[in-house]
Amino acid sequence: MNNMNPTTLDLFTDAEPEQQPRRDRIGEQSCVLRGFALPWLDRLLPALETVLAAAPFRQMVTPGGFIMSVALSSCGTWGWTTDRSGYRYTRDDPQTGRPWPDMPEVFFQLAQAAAREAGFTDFVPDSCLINRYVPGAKMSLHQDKDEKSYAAPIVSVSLGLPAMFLFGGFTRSEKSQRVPLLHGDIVVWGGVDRLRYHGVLPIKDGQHACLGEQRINFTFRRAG
Ligand code: MD3
Ligand code: FE
Repeated sequence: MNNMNPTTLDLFTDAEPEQQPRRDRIGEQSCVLRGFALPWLDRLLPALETVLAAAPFRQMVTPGGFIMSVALSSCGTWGWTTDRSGYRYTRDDPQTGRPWPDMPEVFFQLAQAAAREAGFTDFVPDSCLINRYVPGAKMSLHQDKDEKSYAAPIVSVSLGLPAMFLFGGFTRSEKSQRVPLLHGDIVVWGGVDRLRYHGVLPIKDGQHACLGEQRINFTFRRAG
């Protein structure tokens, strides 16, 4: 350090706050893997197009009769749907009457690699829910309780426009932690954090260089 001139020192001190830590812990068994999906994008995006050609995004109606602002699709053995009669996982896409598209190998590999990086070995997702947010779209606080078991983690991949994620407690009224999620970030939730309330604030206007005016989120689950 002694023979560093002031310019070199300034470079180091100034650079430090810019540096995103590779892994942010947000809960006892939850973390954000910053930029983890970026090296996979070249293979991920064409696979996403293939899935969407077979099961296009659609807006669904909640049991309460509200149209969700987020448009959904799914791939894998199980896909998540909602309508006036309730929420559930199904083997067939109700819109086409055909099984949900297969989960592309690259989706599966990425989800498993991220789970492993977060300390969950042998994650075998059988469902990938794909959410599409346009500016203004949001997801209200909720728990994910439709899966048969809560033993497996959930792996979430964020692409496109940034989002402010709400990471809450175990009751709706508990104060939420705000976590910014950027293009390429992956969040892994499991264990004691699996049933936390969570949601997404309305997406702000913007254009993403790679995906345009939208945010796409994959959630990998063990549903069946
Ligand atoms: C936190 N999706 O699809 S990431 C959902 O960004 C959903 O599209 C949001 O909530 C999104 O259900 C948030 C996924 C997520 C999933 C499960 C969780 C976050 C979680 C379970 C516990 C805590
Ligand atoms: Fe959720």
